[in-house]
Amino acid sequence: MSHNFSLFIIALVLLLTSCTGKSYVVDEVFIIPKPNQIKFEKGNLQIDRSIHLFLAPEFHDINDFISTIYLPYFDLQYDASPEKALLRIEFDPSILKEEGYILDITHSHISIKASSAKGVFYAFQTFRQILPAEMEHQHTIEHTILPCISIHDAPRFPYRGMHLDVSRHFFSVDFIKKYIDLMALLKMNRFHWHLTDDQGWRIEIKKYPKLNSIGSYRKETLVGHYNDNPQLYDGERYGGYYTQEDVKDIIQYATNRHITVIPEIEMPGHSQAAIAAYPELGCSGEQVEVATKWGVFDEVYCPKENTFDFLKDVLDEVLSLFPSKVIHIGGDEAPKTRWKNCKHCQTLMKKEGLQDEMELQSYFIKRIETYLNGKGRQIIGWDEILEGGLAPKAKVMSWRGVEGGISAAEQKHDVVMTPTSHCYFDYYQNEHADEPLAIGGYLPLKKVYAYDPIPRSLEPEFIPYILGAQGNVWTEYMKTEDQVEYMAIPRMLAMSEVVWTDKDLKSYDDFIMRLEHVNERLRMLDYNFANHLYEIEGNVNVTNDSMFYSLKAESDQFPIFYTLDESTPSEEAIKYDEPIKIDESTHIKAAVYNQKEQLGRVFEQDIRMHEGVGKAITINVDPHPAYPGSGPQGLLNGISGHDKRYGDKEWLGFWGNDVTISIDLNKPTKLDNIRTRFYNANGQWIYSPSYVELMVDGELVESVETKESTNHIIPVEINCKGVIGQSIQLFIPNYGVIPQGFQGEGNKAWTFIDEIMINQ
Ligand code: TNX
Repeated sequence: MSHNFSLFIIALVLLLTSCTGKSYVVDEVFIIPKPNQIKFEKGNLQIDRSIHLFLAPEFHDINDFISTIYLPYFDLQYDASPEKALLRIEFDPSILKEEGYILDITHSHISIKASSAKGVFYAFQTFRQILPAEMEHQHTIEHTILPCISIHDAPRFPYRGMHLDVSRHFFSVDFIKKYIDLMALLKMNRFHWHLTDDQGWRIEIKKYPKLNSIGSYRKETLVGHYNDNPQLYDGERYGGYYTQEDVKDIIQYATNRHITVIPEIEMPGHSQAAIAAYPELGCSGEQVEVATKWGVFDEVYCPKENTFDFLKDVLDEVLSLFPSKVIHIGGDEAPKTRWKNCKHCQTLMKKEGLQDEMELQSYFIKRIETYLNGKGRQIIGWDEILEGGLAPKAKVMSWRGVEGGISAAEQKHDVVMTPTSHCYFDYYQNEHADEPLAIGGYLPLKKVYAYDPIPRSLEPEFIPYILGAQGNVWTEYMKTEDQVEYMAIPRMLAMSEVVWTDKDLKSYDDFIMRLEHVNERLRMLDYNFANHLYEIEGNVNVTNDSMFYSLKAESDQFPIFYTLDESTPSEEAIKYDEPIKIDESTHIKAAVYNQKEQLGRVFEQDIRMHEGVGKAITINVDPHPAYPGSGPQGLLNGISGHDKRYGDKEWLGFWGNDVTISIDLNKPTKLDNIRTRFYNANGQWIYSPSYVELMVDGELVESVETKESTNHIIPVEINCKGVIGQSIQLFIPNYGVIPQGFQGEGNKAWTFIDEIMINQ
């Protein structure tokens, strides 16, 4: 059929159907995660609400789900043979990957081939994304013309996870289902349900009712940010829990969508809510309250026999509800303060020949592992379970970077990658000052998208131990379900592509283009997604004698207009088409416009010229790969870091190192003062150095102590009035190992350094 002729037919069909109702023509498809092979064929296929379906006998057990879950938009009539059916679901054992599928839309029919129900399910999620977005809202399909297309698809990783913390804030059963729905649309298959923590126990345990009557409620909650000084509270009792009926309902809901729910029951740390309910589970036996603020608490389970009995009872009830082979036992952030001062713990350590409290933690986890293995289950835990020796069969979730994951894989243990650097959706996703309060950090969509769960340094023989990756949604700063959606979407979509699509097929620009369309579907499904596609990002480019500033929006569909005179931009302002030359201190304002309508927010950037801008800089150590800012030169680019986002392009983060920064000003220069800023966010283990030393041309000029401050920013000014010099050296000592009683105790402290302003 010629192209013109088919257009004629389409026009005719549209004309005919226009009398009866709406009709749609689909001529492009936008699917997330991107299928691995997608081929457009000539021609098209018309479909209507009423469809004849053939379902291969091998799939008869999913019969009931086809019309309710897999394909709720159609009126289905079953045919006994494939020939006459419009929609043919066929069993194809040659599709080797269990979750793989083939979807063919030809001019006469739609064919889905898979070797398992999972494959069929994912084929439908793809098919669904081909159908017009409107049907998500209407819950039914209208007359639609589809393009002929052939899709061959299978996932890159077997573990494609999303996590949700329901302890810090509690969310309804309906919301959990909505979250699961989105996971299903994105072909994700593991829901990691973080059910217990210091701030609330959220699963009904019948044998221990106080876990719920006491442990599920806190007397009040911190308002504002943890790092605020003073910390303020709302004075309102808060809490809730899922009954076992709720839990069963959610598991069934997820199972029907081929999602395994992995419960997390935290131990030995993050268990203050349980200890508040049953103080005898702690070392001192003293009454504590369910935590009302965030962070890490000293109250941990005491490794006594009655604690193990309690945990076994709790796990028994958990196992009776959750069919998952894998059970998450936490294992993270367990301070050893109580154990160090506990007679029972010290005696137990001697008796078991344990060298230190790390080994006692390992002993704790191993006992739980043995118990769960005996019940046919396996444990997974945060990477702290590596410390003091990994339990024999444990799987590891690598969160404090990828090193834990690498080490576990090298010991031939399964690993799920979820490093803070790429997988923490509680971090800020955009640099704009209007972003809602978040825990800190900075994880833009692009960075999530760029993630590769296989660490580069991992030897090929260990690659199979990397099961996949997971996005984590910790909810300290997410009070509402809307807020959870805002933080999770679209980063969750990027993660779905990280874990599904072949690495070589990924392209961020292409993803953004698809996202623009998929957003329409999300809108129809009533998700409160963040949309930063039309927000501008600026980048500075300094060469020896000139400096340019470039502007870019995630989506380049529409033009950017800007001003340099502090006036509000509009479509009458300067149209951006090449990097802006910067010769003096400048304030840039810019926004994206479509036909006079401003699409994103107004972007603003202050550029402050000083003697150091563009000069040569070296640092004795590289910044940590998770917080490289824009490299050493970023400290001399005229731009200061954000006051609330230490993870942006301007802050450089160092983990545990003393830092020496050397700057060459090119010629002897008369100085007045040098200023910089440090970040201080102890909840995130970021501690400002206690002093800074300035050397000019090899001579010590001044050593300045930093001052305490009530906000996150510690400014320092080093006076060097009258000094003439060319070579500037700053020595910035690390805070050291974080002492007991402080957030992050026992870990190395982070140092975050901002622009170094050299003033004449
Ligand atoms: C660290 S990730 C935690 C959580 C916090 C999270 C906030 C992990 C194993 N522990 O308890 O909610 O940081 O980003």
